[in-house]
Amino acid sequence: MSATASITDGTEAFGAPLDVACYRATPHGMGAVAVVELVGDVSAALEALCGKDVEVGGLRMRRFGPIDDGLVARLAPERAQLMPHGGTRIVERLAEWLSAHGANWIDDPLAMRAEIDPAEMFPEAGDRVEALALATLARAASPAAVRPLLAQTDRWRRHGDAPLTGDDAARSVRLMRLVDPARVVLVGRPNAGKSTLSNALLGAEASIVSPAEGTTRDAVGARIDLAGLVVEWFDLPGLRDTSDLIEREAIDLARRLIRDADFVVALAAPGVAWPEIGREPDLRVGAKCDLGSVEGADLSVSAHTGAGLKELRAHIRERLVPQADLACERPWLFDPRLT
Ligand SMILES: Nc1nc2c(ncn2[C@@H]2O[C@H](COP(=O)(O)OP(=O)(O)OP(=O)(O)O)[C@@H](O)[C@H]2O)c(=O)[nH]1
Ligand SMILES: [Mg+2]
Repeated sequence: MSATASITDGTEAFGAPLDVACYRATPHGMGAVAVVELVGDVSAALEALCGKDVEVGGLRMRRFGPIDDGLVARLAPERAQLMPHGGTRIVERLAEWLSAHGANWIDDPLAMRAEIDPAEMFPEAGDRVEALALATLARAASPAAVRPLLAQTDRWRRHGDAPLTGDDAARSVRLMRLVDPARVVLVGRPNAGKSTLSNALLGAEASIVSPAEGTTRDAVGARIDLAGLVVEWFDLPGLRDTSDLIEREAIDLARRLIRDADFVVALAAPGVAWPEIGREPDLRVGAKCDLGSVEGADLSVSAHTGAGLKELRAHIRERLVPQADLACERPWLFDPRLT
């Protein structure tokens, strides 16, 4: 072998192209271990990369070509997981190696995962309901999703083949907010205290706060955990008539967000009236209660002292996903494939 041929990074292709699709199953960034999933003619891919196949059900230590050592889990005839060290560069090099050998490296793991049958993705699941529940759990946004999803196998088993009712369907839609976060918008006139309240709920300074009216120009969105329920929270610009073109566009966008929201919170404060939003809000909150009360408020809060914040979180959570839904013993239609 010539000197140049021996100094290689091993990414040159040889032999028949690999007939596998692969993707990174763990998030980008550093971690102790990364998981790269292979789907397709896995035996050929493992022989090419590691020099040896792994039997179905096996978990083996292998060398990944010139790149790294790690574990290989053979989950099914057509599915395996490579677990190298979690450095970003190691996964990039594996992706380069696999691509150079004809594998189809997929950058969007969610699209890829949707293609895989949940029963194959979660071979440890006892039945189809549990496999679907585990697949849903893997993408659920809220910590509060865990218990009800894990309870579904029992609930569906006890329910048997009996038909689902309209109430079951309505409850299922509400429970889906544990998986796909509801969109909650906070609406008020300029200076009502929207950004201060949003930051207090988020526990971080996502929006600029100032006594100047019209401080928030663009809707600021963030995921906020409301006592176990994660929502997509939008701090909107203050609604008012304005000749400022940019502010007007931002207010138009805010009105569209209000129209599409799952839950609208209107905010007023001492000296700042309720906004006109073209629909009845789901909740009226009086802000800056350390300065005084607001007529017509369902709840009062002060972002400065923290008064009422716990009640506000609990109230929105209960309205979006009531405790009674969580406690209900009837099945939750959390995946359309259950019918
Ligand atoms: N005393 C008191 N002042 C508050 C409270 N919340 C906000 N403020 C003050 O009210 C002013 C406006 O607050 P912002 O949060 O910027 O109000 P906003 O509704 O986001 O305003 P725009 O973005 O301009 O629409 C700031 O000076 C805040 O410090 C509160 O709970 N108590
Ligand atoms: Mg603001």
